[in-house]
Amino acid sequence: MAAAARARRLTAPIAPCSGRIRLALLHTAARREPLVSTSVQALQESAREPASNRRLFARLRPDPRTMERLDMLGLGSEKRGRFERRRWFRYDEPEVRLPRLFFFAGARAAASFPPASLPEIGFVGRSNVGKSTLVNRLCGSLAARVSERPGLTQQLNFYTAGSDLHLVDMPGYGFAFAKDEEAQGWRALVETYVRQRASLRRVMLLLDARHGIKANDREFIGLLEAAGAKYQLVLTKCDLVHRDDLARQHMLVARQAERARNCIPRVLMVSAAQRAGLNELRKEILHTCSLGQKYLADHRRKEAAAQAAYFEQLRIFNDTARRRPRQLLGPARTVAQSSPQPGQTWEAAHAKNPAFAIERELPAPKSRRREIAIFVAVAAVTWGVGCVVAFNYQRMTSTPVTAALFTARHNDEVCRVLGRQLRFASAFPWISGDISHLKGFVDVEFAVVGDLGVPGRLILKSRRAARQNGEWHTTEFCVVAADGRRIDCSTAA
Ligand SMILES: Nc1nc2c(ncn2[C@@H]2O[C@H](COP(=O)(O)OP(=O)(O)OP(=O)(O)O)[C@@H](O)[C@H]2O)c(=O)[nH]1
Ligand SMILES: [Mg+2]
Repeated sequence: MAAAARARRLTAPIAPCSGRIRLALLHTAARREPLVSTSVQALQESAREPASNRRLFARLRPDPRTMERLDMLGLGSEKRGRFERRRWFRYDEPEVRLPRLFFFAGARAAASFPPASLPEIGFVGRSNVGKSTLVNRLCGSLAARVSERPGLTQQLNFYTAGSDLHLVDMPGYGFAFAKDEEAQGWRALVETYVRQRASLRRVMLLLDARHGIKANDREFIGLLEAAGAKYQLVLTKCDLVHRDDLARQHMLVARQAERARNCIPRVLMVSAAQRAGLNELRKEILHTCSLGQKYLADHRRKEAAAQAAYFEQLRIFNDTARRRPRQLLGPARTVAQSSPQPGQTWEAAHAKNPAFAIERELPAPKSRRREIAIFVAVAAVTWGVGCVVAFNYQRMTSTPVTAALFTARHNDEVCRVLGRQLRFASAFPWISGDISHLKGFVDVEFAVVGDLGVPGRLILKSRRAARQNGEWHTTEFCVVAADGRRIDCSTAA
């Protein structure tokens, strides 16, 4: 009974539209003063005016600590003003590596579930929320099929990550390109799995960060609560939401998570596209499956070092911002005031020194003129060399050059002095001079060599006489041997 009552409470809407409930939401927000940007009086005044859900949402003040966390992990999109610039440093997060993923079983009915041999983590959520993509990204594999069309995954897909862990990609609920009966069948299958599976350690309930908790998510949360399954909420596609909105959405979803009995209060945020936030989820999975010792042995040390380096940079950044008040670039932003001491976690540092808002000020942007000049120079040289090589190749393979070489090869005198099998002196010889069929002249010279290994140069000069029916007249066609002897090839020897 208690579970059912709790499930009913959970299905209550978060941001309802009726005026009375809207007022209630604002007053709740006013009681939690730090969550709202305006004063209580201003809130009460604004509460008298009708406001849309979007406005109410925009009035929530993002939690500075969440904002700082998002900045650190690079989650959420960032709209920058004309003069506002990105920080010049980023958090170099050490990666938690999970083993590669292999598909080992698919189940369309409860009877075909594989034996419950290893701890399992299930991924569930509305169709197209990004379950399969996330399963792939977590283990750096392409085992799960992904599509833009909702309803691609139509069965429970079991993947094994090494010999320690199973990940289960489930079909989504909500709209799908499939028949209604089929979608009902998937839902029943997921429900059976969640209720009966003994090895299921946790269900990751994925929510689209753009929409938060929708009606069918609430329905599914009710089901999980009634089934007594442990679950955790994960906001996906965080790259598609502005950072401030993401922090607000996180706040609302976290409030919902706190109210639920079986829900883990910590709400995670990921972006498979930006590959951000994945480490948090990996760590959560490993701890849930008691695999922390095996996979995270030296990770904590690396993480502490990376965090210390990040907060040192952040401290320098904030100092710069405070010291140069004349270069105010951009609107007021929330930045953390202090960095943690070595060995101290960021949560501990912020608990002592709460973040505060200052005007963002940044040094002048770095000039990129030098890099651009180098790039243009390298591009110009590459283009020039490419053209020269292409034109030479064109001359080398032209009819006058190949015909001249062929004719000289069959000249007896040339065979005697240079040897038989006259050929180009190298694989890619330089053909000096020009060939112009339009202007009517051929004037080329290139190095040749025969069987005897004696080098020589072949010279061909020919002109088209415009007045005599366009006939070509060869003025010089000879091979010059190394000792300076000229062997005329224009007549048969
Ligand atoms: N921008 C962005 N797109 C994402 C992200 N995660 C998934 N997608 C896209 O969302 C679409 C759906 O992804 P899927 O992984 O197939 O979604 P699903 O939840 O498995 O969908 P069903 O199997 O139909 O239930 C794909 O086009 C993905 O490229 C993300 O973090 N950011
Ligand atoms: Mg899928």
